[in-house]
Amino acid sequence: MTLRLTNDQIDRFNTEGFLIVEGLVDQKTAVQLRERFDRLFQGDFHTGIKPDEVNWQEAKSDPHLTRQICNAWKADPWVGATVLREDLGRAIAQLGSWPGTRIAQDNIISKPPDARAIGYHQDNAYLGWYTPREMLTCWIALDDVSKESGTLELITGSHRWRRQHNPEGEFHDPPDYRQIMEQAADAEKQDAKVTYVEVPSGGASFHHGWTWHGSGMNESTTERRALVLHGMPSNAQFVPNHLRSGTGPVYGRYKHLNDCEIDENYFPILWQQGGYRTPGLEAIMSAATG
Ligand SMILES: O=C(O)CCC(=O)C(=O)O
Repeated sequence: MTLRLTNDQIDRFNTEGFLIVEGLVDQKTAVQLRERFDRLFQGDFHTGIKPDEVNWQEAKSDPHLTRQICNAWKADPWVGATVLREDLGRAIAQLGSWPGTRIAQDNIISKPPDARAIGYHQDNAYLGWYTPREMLTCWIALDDVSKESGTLELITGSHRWRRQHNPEGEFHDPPDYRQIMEQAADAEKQDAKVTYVEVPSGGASFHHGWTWHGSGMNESTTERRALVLHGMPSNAQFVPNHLRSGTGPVYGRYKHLNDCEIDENYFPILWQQGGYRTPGLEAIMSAATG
């Protein structure tokens, strides 16, 4: 499916801070991606390149934690074939009112039965190392997901709440996964309205970089996997004196010595007004589709 957003969907995103869609990924792709997730969590990096953040590996990591790897597209063209899609780049740019979209990072996330929560956060809180400090995320369910299986939770209208400039609390398995968000709601004198992203496999949600979100423990008997594309504006630049904040220590390694340009080889442009797209992406995508 090629995604084309309607004006009504864009208006809803601007009001609520998120948008839920169905059928973004077909079932053949979802099945293939679930298999690639297994391999990546076993340390099978097809291209020979290690992803930027490997937070969980089979037989080495805590089985009760939600599994996560960031920038799996660099290791696995099947992941790349989805997260490098031009239509997703265009949709993110439209929702963010950006001139274009680069991939900032992907996340492969797997939460088996009984695996623990992800703490509520605002994505932009991690991003002091580039400007404009904006991220917009497409979260794609690879299983039928529900409140019980610990699906993504989004707080309506919270993209207009105060901005956290440094992330607080634990990301993986905090003692109370909603606590930091509830404190933020109190500061706004608002009741947090939680929306659970309950979609069949292949369905997705888009959320704004300041929208509060997190997810609970998987209390079902089935796995809950998601492939996440975090987009950044195509005109983003490094901020050298903030490379130590948030995810800067990981992604700051890609900064040029002599300038603040964000290099397309590591943060490719998926779509830009005028039709530009980083050369070389089609080769990655066709490596997966054959
Ligand atoms: O899948 C989850 O539980 C968390 C995902 C997330 O934090 C994100 O997509 O920004």
